[in-house]
Amino acid sequence: MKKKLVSALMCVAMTATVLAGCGNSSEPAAAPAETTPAAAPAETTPAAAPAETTPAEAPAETQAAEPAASGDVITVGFAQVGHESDWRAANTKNYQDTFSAENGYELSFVDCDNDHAVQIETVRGFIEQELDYICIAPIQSAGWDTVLQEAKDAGIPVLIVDRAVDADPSLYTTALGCDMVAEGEAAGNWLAEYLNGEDANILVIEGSVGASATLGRTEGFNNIVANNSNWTVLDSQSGDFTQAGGQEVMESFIKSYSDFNVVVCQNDNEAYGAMDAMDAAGITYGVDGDVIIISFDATHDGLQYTLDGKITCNVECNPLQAGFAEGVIKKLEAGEAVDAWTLVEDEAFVAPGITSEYAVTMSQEVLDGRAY
Ligand code: GZL
Ligand code: ZN
Repeated sequence: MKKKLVSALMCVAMTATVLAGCGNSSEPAAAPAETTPAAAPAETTPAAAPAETTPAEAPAETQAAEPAASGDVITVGFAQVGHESDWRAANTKNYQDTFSAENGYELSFVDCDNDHAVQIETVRGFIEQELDYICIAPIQSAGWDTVLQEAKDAGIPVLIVDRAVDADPSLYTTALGCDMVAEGEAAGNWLAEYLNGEDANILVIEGSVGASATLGRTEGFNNIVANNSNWTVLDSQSGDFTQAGGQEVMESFIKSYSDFNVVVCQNDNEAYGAMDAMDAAGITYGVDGDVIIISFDATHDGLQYTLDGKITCNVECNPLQAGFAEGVIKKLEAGEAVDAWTLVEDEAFVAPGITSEYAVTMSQEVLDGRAY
């Protein structure tokens, strides 16, 4: 196991400015224009690592890792959220395919089964094994400062991937993922365009409690709710990003509310569960139904439902992010500075027959062109 002779590989000075400025949002502020990496390739191709991102200027004291002697296996630990959704399965496969033995890596992959305590101990285990790099997809945003300090003291670069942490940005090397607040706002902006002034009585099936995906999408959507005085969010409960959770919450909503016309599901698996519950209750949904379903993730099945007009709007969250993580690791191996934050671009999709300023209209061609 190669132990990297590295000084603390910490975020460049600009990170503190950029990320500290994002207030208490769990979402890292979008990087300033000059460091925003090249936009991800066209929306239907997997997110390859941006060809070249302008590395932020690293202060003199930030020493990059000793370039690995050629042929050295690079050991990478990945503390993954769990296996709660189709999105997560695609994200996991992408990391396993990218950090493969034939690509020169030894991946220590741990599915932390949506348990924050397990995830913290998993990272401690990676530190004890003196891995070269640690990737963390944080189950929840809170509770990371202590173990991130331990990784920093051990001189192991940490990549915060997919979701964000509420921790001092100097405690990790870089963060990458989608802008969940922007995703929530995209959903809200589309809904306002689609409703065109009509009232909305909205039910929200949130993702896992404390996850930045949940916090960000809720924050973003509510930013748009605030601009529409004739919209009411009747209720908002966690379905834990699972189909069973989505069905359970929708069943309870149906018992309590009869006048809703919009259901926001913070991922596709929750939407499948919500559709099952509405089917059982004889409630119609989709472009020809009484209820508008908005979903997130735009996985293959989620976009099939959108193409079929069952889900009216689906906001993408691209799970193919391992290429960005590998791009950061290759830069560090080459002793180059890395961006504090890499935005994984995504977009929204709407059912056929709908044109929108905020979303791509689904077609079989769009679906066939998707990479996941
Ligand atoms: C979003 C990701 C979320 C997905 C869910 O980047 O963290 O977690 O939206 C997954 O499907 O469970
Ligand atoms: Zn996203």
